[in-house]
Amino acid sequence: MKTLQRATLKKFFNLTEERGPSVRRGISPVSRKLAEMQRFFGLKITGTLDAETMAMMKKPRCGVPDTKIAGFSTFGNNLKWEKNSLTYRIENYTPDMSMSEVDDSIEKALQVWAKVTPLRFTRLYSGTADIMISFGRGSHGDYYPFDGPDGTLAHAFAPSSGIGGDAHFDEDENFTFRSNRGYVLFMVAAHEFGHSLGLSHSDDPGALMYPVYSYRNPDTFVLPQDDVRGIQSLYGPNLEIDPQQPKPTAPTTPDACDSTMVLDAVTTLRGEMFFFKDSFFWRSNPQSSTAQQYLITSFWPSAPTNIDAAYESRQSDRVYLFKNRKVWAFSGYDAVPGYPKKLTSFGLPRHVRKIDAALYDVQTRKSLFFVGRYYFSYDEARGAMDPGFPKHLDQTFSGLTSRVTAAFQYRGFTYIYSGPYMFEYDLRTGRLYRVLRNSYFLRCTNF
Ligand SMILES: [Ca+2]
Ligand SMILES: [Ca+2]
Ligand SMILES: [Ca+2]
Ligand SMILES: [Zn+2]
Ligand SMILES: [Zn+2]
Repeated sequence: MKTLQRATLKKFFNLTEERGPSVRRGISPVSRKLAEMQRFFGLKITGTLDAETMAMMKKPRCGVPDTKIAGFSTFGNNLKWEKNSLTYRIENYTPDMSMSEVDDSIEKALQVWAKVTPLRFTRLYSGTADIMISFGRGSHGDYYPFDGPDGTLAHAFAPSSGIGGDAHFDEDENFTFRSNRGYVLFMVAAHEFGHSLGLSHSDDPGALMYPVYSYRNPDTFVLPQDDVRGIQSLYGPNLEIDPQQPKPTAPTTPDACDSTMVLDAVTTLRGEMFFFKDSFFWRSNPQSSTAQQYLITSFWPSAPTNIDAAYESRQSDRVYLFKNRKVWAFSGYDAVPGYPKKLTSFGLPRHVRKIDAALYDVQTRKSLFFVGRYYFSYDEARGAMDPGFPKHLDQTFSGLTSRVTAAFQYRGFTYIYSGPYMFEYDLRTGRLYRVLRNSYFLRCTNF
């Protein structure tokens, strides 16, 4: 195993260089730690360093170790502040942003937690605060040196006196105010302050306390439900909420086992299946027995959320994401320049405000767009809509009684989703084979 990966395991999963007991049992500590990490991130548990695990290890993340958990977790032993009034001090600044942007990011990041708890924060400009905030690179005065650009972005210490509660940010990163190029300081700080207040990592990919960084728009960020439950388990709810002020609802992470769930869109991507819902997608490859869940922005920071439709063009090796009148294009992880474009760039008539679903027919190399009770056939090679379209759905897809919500092709079959149901067709003959629940491919693992 390469030093980097070994160091990652050691750092984040408390891998100690054990010799003896575990070796005698025949399972190497490394493969046990790999299995633990794979379980935490919902990867296939192999205990070996496969490609999926390697990719997860390379993601930018927080430097605090992960523990084995479901949903939020705390540091245990009721490790929390015994007072609700806390102080913070910004000891130094990063040159990446203006001072007022740093002040604003830090203040807003603390307010994320104050909004849902009785905790209140007061800024100090000198002396020792409970939460001392600083930027540093490499060795920076504790026993946890930073690692240069990417990798670890920051770390923070659990509540206690002295270094307890303090948050350190790796100056070798490029921090930003709200851009998706670089790391949004507000997002990184809000996560670290979760540790400063007593939360450990969560394995919910939608949680702020998930250890891996993903871009989120700081202007619209609302603390997810998992984190709200976590912090309130320590400090209780905010009792000063103004009933006049409607509070935004904390987002929850979609559940693959929810049989009533209606997917936003489904597509293949380089041999895998992608299932979109809200800000998330599940990714499932044919070899794996589970589907892994991600924030859309952790793959494509510039992508929209709550999309209408998606499809993969084999012709251009791109995946297209549709939302309202716009379409985004990605080639692997990269945004294709020149996008988002208008729906009309696919030959769709101007009056189409949004599409319900899209799929790519591998055999004919046509893109099908579903709009209401009709569907269109677009020829990417010619850059034009095929004559004779739109056609009524009934002409091709028998048995569909309500609107199409998502569609894709997989192993020669065409799957048309309508709400929580999925209709399996042979597109050539129009024959309907089976009506399945959307859990058929989603692989619900709660049993
Ligand atoms: Ca402190
Ligand atoms: Ca770093
Ligand atoms: Ca849809
Ligand atoms: Zn963390
Ligand atoms: Zn530090």
